[in-house]
Amino acid sequence: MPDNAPSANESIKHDSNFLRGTLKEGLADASTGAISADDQQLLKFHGAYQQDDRDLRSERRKQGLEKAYSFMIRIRVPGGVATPAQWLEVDRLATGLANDTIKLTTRQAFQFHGVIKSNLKSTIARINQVAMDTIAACGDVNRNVMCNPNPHLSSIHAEVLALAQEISDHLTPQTRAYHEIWLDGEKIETSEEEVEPIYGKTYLPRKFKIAIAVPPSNDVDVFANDLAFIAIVEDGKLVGFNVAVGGGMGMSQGNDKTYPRLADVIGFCPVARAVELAEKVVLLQRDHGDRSNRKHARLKYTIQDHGLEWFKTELDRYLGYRLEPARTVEFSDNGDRYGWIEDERGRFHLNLFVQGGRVLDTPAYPLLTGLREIAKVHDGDFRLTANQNLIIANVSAAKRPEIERLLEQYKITDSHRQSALRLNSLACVALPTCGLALAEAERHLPDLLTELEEVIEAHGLRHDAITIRMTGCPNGCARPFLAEIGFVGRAPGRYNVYLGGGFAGQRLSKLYRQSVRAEGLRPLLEPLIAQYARERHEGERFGDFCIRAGHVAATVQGPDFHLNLKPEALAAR
Ligand code: SRM
Ligand code: SF4
Repeated sequence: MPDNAPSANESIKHDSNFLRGTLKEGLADASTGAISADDQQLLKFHGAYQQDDRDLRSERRKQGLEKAYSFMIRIRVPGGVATPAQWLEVDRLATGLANDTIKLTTRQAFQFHGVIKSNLKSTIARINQVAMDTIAACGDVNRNVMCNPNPHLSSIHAEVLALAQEISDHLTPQTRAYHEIWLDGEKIETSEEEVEPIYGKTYLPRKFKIAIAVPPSNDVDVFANDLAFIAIVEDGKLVGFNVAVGGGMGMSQGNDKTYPRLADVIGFCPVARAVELAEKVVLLQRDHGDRSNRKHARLKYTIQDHGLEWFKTELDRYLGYRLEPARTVEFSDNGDRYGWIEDERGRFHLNLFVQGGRVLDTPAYPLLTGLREIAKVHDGDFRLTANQNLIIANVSAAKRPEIERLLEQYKITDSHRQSALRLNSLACVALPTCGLALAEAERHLPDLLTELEEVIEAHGLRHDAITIRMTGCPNGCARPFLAEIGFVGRAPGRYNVYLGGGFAGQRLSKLYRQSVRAEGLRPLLEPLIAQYARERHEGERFGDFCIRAGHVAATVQGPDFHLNLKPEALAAR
């Protein structure tokens, strides 16, 4: 096959009749819990993935049984805001049709795991009945648009949330397939050919991600996105956005042509032009992205291959005007702000810590039930954060005592009174549902944190925030390359360790050690943490310290992620 021949996914999309494929027929086939390989690719655009329980694989193989197939469903929640009624339906679906857990993702979305094929359609239909949907939550399209959930500046937040929703609506695929397949929508017989005005028949070369940050908080990790908007607030008013392009985390093990990359700031655009700008960046990537190699098909590679100057000139051409120069702005951190806060309108917001974003009941910590009871009386909304946490938001002064009583009753009060290390941790799903996981993440990080808490306590660092993230493979779903300490699964029980990410998500980390056994992680980090406690400068962050102390080199952009450049070498470039 010539190098530039379109990948198999391109013909699947092209021949799918706007994402219909044979999904209807596949869902109706009761002889298997699975659907065909091509339909699995199309199903992603509808917001679901076929998976199997990897804990059960070998046992079922021995018994000659089909894999334990089920589906993961992702609900798109632009800006992460859900009403109490929506929360209650998500809870009912999780407990009735999924695996009794709600997963809050690193992109402010809900996920269900373990939905069997015969329940897939009714689950998606019920999600739609409460005014949420799953279309474009996955697939080669624009995904859930994130925005800063922090209600400190409530009027600015309301504006950026509205924009996140507007961009999301504008870039939602127009195909009627979603309604026909999941919502029993009428099949419209017409002689007019169906069109996808923005995407066309083959949609995008790959997934596309957009986020909006409101400085000084970078809690959406804006630089990990294909397109990033950074709010510029002057005299208390939102005037526009710095625009950054070409961010992404994913890389493939052993393939140095793939790498994480930070988005580059390319200019400023006024609020009124943001939706149009989002569309033009999508179109540019649609027209120029690599459609032959899916490992090289994100916008970051388009920019890296053609150069940033080429991209800016092309974008000006698509826009018909030139972006203004970027404004000066600084981020302080990429974490959440826990506990109760009161906003400028006298509404209250409680940011809870949710370990691994997994809302479930244990005897000691009945979080799922507690949140259900809160949703029944709550007069505000819920906000999902990009750090897999939850804000019980917009609580009125009159309601707050009742919510506090329920938090007490269900033992949720102390959720955010953990070590600062744990409060700044993230772990991707990984095993047993993720088909790409090479090692544990969500199921291992809590125990590793307990071990590391002994170390940080011993060195007086319990209240010092250090960002720490674990993923089961280098795809980077919990953005480990933007953490001060990142563990990236390499094989069962083994991790690559990355250090030196910026505390505000503004700098990539570097590889420190390869293939460390899980039990070797604490002994590896202990001396570094001790040295940090002894030698850090006033206010110095752990990631910055790791570079100053020479443990890892500072990073530069793109492909250089894989070079271990020392600071002197960097300065000389
Ligand atoms: Fe992800 C694939 C889970 C955020 C980069 N991601 C997957 C799949 C669907 C595995 C698969 O393709 O079969 C995982 C499903 C696991 C499961 O059982 O649920 C999965 N990704 C997740 C979530 C649930 C992690 C979490 O624990 O919260 C996040 C869902 C976000 C959402 O609501 O949409 C999630 N994934 C991310 C992020 C973070 C972000 O967007 O800020 C990234 C890095 C940013 C980026 O896109 O570069 C990310 N996921 C990937 C990649 C690598 C993409 C690449 O360009 O190389 C893959 C693999 C792929 O697409 O081939 C992937
Ligand atoms: Fe799965 Fe890898 Fe993403 Fe973790 S980082 S959820 S293991 S694809």
